[in-house]
Amino acid sequence: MRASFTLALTLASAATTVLAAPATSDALQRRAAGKLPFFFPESVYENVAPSGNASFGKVSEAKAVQIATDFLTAKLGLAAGEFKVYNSFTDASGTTHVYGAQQANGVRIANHQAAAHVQNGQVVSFSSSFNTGASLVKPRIPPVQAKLTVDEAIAKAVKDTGIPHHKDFAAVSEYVNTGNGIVFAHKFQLRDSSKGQWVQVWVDANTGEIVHSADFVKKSSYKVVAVPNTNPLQGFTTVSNPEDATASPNGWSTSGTTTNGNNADVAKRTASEDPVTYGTGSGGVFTSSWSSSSAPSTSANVQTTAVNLFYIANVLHDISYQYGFTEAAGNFQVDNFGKGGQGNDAVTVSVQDPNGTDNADFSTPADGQAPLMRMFVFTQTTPNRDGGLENPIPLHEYTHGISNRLTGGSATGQCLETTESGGMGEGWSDFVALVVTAKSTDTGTQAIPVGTYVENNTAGIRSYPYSTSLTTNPLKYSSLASRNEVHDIGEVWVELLWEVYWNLVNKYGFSTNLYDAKSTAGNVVALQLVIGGMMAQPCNPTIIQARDAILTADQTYYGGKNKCDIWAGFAKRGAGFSATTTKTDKFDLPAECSGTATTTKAARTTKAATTTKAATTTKAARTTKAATTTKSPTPSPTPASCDPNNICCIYFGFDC
Ligand SMILES: *[C@@H]1O[C@H](CO)[C@@H](O)[C@H](O)[C@H]1NC(C)=O
Ligand SMILES: *[C@@H]1O[C@H](CO)[C@@H](O)[C@H](O)[C@H]1NC(C)=O
Ligand SMILES: *[C@@H]1O[C@H](CO)[C@@H](O)[C@H](O)[C@H]1NC(C)=O
Ligand SMILES: [Ca+2]
Ligand SMILES: [Ca+2]
Ligand SMILES: [Zn+2]
Repeated sequence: MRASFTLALTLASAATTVLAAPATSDALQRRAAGKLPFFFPESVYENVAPSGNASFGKVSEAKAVQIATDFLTAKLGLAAGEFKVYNSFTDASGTTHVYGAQQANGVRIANHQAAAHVQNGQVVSFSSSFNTGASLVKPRIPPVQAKLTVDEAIAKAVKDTGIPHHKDFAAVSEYVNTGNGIVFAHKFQLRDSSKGQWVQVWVDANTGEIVHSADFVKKSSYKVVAVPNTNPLQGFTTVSNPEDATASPNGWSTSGTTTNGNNADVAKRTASEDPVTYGTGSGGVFTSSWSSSSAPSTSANVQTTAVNLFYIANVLHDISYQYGFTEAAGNFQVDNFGKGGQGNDAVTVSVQDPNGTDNADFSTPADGQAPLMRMFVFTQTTPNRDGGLENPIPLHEYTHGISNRLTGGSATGQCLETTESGGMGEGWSDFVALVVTAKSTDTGTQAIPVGTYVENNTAGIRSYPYSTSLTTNPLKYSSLASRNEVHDIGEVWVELLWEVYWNLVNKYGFSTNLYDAKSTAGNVVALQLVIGGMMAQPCNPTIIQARDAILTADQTYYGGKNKCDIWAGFAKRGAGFSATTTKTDKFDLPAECSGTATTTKAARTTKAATTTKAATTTKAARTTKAATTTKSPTPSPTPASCDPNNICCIYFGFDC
C-alpha cells in the first residue's frame, strides 16, 4: 500500500527588496548603475498531495491549463477571470507548467505572479507571490487612471536614469505592488548597449517615479587566480562582473552555466578536441575549490582550471579589444555584432589536453576559423601541476593569436613564419603576459621570471628573468648571433620591448586599468605601441622592421611624442639607430634624440632622415636575408617550435 499523504511547505528566499533612493543626482547615478527600485512580494511554494484516485490519466494541455486556473482561482481567493495565464508548456515527464498573474480591471498586476504544475490531471505543486501567507491582506486596487502619458513617463525616466529609451519594446500599462500598495504604471525598457545597460522599468503613471524594475544584464562572478596574480599559490579571488561592455556586449558566458561564450569555448576535451567537461556555473556565478595536494585531474581541479582559463581568455579578449584587436581587425568571436571581420572563431581552449605534457600551444588559422589553445599538465612535480593555472602561460598562448592575426592582416596566418619573426612572436607573447601581470609596486630592475609555478622552479622556464638590469638579464641584440630557437630569440625581443616599457612607465607612470587605452600612463602607451606596431609591420618582419613599426605607431597614435624613449630603449640593448640585420650591437640614437633641445625644424628634418633610413634598412634586410640563405644550407625557414600550420608552443623541447 502506498503512503498516503506528503505535504511540504517551503518559503522561497529569493525575493529581495531594494527601496527607492531619494532623487538626488548621486542617487540617480546609482540608479543608472543598476540600483533601480525593485519589489517582489515573498512567494510561497507548496507541493499538493496526490488524491490517490487511480482513475486520472493524461489530459490535454488545454485541459491542464483549465485545471491549473480553476485551482489557483480558488486557492488564492480570486473572482472568476482574475487569474490570467501568460504561458504554459508540457515537459518530457508529461507535467504541464502553467504561469500567470493576477489581473484587476483587465490589467495585469506585474508582480502578483502564480504558477501551478499539473500531472495526470492533478495539480502537483503551485507557487504564488500574493494572497498567501504574509501577503494575505488584499491591497486596494486603484482605478485605471494616468496623469502622465506613456511618452511623458518615458521622457522622465530617460532623464532620471541617463539611459536611452529602447524603442523595440512597446510600452504596456500594468499595476505594480510597490510594497506600499498597488499603483497604476507604464512599463517600458531603457537600454544603452555601449554601457551594457538594459532594464525594464515600471513608472508610476501618476507621479512619474520609477517604482519597479527588472535588470536584464547578467551579473557574473568568477573564482580565479585574478590578474595581476600569476599562480594559484597566491590565492583565488572572486572577481565580480569583469566583462567589458564594449568588447563583450553580451557578457562572457552565454548561458551563465558553462564556460562557453562569444569569445571562448573552454572545456576538458577528447583527443579529437570534442568537449567533455565544461566549467559549470549557476546564474553567471562560477565557483571553484582548488586543492593543491590533489592531482589536476580531480573534478574540482578541472573545474578550477576551466573557470580560470575562461576568465583569462576573456580578459585578454576584452583588453586587446581596447587597443585595436577588434572584430574588424580579425579577433576571436562567434558573433561580431555587425562590426566587420569574420565571426564563428571564438578561441577553443582545451583544458588538460590529453595529447601532450609540460607545454602549451596555440594554433591560429585565418580570420573566421576558430583557433585552438591546448593547455597541458606539467609533470615535474608531485602532484603534477596545471599550466592553465599559471596565468602567464594562457596569456602567452592567446597573444600568439593576436600577433598572428594582426601581422600582415587577419586574412593570412603565415606572417610570423621565419625564424626571426617567429622569435618575436614568442617575445610578444611573453611581453603581453608581463604587461597584464605587472603590479604597481614593480620596478624595472626587478627580476621577473616566467613560469615558476608549473615546474616549481623559482628561475622560471626562460634563460634569464626579465629585467632592465643588465646584470640580471644581459641579453642584447647581438645575443641573436648565437640564438636560433624561437623562444631564445623571443627573450631578446622581450628585453628590447621591456626597456621601452620601463622608459615610458618611469616617465608617465603606471595604470592598474588596462581597459582604458586612452590613458597616458606609460604601461598603457607601451601596450598600444606594441599592438599598433603589429598592425603596421610587414609580413615576416625583422626585428629592425618591427622596431620601426613601433615608431610608426608612436607617430600615428601619439604624434611621435615617445620617439626618443622608444629609441633609448632599443639602443640600450644594441638595436640602436645604426643597427642592421647583421645583429651587431649599436647603441646610438638618431640625432633628434641625442641632443638636448629639439626645434620643430630639426625634428622635421630628422624625421625625413628616419624615413629614408627605415626604407634603406628594409631593403638591406631583404638583401642580407637572401645572402644568408644562399650561403648556409642549415637554417630552417620554420621556427623550431612553430610548425607550418602556425602552431606555436610556450616552451622549447616539445614537438607540436
Ligand atoms: C475519483 O474519480 C472518480 C471517477 O472519475 C470520481 O467520481 C471521484 O470524484 C474522484 N475522487 C476524487 C477525490 O477526486
Ligand atoms: C592524441 O592522442 C590520441 C591518444 O590519446 C591519439 O590517438 C591521437 O592520434 C593524438 N592526436 C594527435 C593530433 O596527436
Ligand atoms: C617545490 O619545491 C620546494 C622546494 O624545493 C619543495 O619543498 C616542494 O615540495 C616542491 N613542491 C612540489 C609540489 O613539488
Ligand atoms: Ca574573427
Ligand atoms: Ca596575420
Ligand atoms: Zn609561444
